[in-house]
Amino acid sequence: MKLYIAKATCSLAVQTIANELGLAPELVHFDVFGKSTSNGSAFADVNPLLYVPALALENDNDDVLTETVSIVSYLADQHPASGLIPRHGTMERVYMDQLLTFLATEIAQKHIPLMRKLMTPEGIAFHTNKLQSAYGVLNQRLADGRAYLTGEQFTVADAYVWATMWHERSGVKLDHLEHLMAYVARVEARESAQKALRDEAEIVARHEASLES
Ligand SMILES: N[C@@H](CCC(=O)N[C@@H](CS)C(=O)NCC(=O)O)C(=O)O
Repeated sequence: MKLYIAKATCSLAVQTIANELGLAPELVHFDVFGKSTSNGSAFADVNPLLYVPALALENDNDDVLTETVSIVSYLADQHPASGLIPRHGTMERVYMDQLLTFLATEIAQKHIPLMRKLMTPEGIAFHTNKLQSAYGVLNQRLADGRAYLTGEQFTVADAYVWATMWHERSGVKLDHLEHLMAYVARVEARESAQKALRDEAEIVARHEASLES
C-alpha cells in the first residue's frame, strides 16, 4: 500500500492507526503548497481534489481510498481483534461512526479556513465558537476519568482527534479544557503516534532535500 501524507495534517491519524496495526505502507509526501510529491508522481492522478490522506491499495482494481474517516475505518475493520473500531452492525459502531463524522465536520473541517487565514472577523468568531463547543463536548466525555473517548480502549477516533489538534495554528484557545489536554498528551505518548511523527519528519526532510538538490 502507498499512503499519501502531508506535514502536520490529518494523515497522521492514518499513520498512527497503521502503526497500531503493525502495517508499514510506503509513505509518499505531498507538499500541499508546492504540489510536488516525494516520489515524483502526480498527486492529482491519485486524488483530483489534492487532499491527503489517500491510500492506494495496489490491489487488482488499483483502488484508492480517500477521506480520513473511511481510511482509518477500513484499516481497523481488516483487523477486528485490534479493538480499534467496534464491529459493524452493533450500536457501538453506530456511535463510533457518529463520533467520526462529528470529528470530521465539527473539528477538522472547521479548523481549515481558520488556519488558512481566509475568514472575515465574523467567520473567525463563528468557527472559533463552534470549535470551542465541539472540543467542550469531548472534554465533557473525558471528565469521568476515562483514558480515551469511548473508554479504556484506544480507537480510530482518538488517533483522529490527536491528528487534528490544530488549535494553536487556528488561534483557538483550549487550555481551559483540562481533561482534553491531558488526553491529547496521553494519545501523543503512544508509540504509534511517536513513530508517525518520526516517519513524517523523515520523509518531509527527504522530500525537501530532493527539491533543493
Ligand atoms: N475530506 C477530506 C479532507 C482532507 C483534508 O482536508 N486534507 C488536508 C490536510 S488535513 C489537505 O490535504 N489539504 C490540502 C489542500 O487544502 O490543498 C478528509 O476528511 O480526509
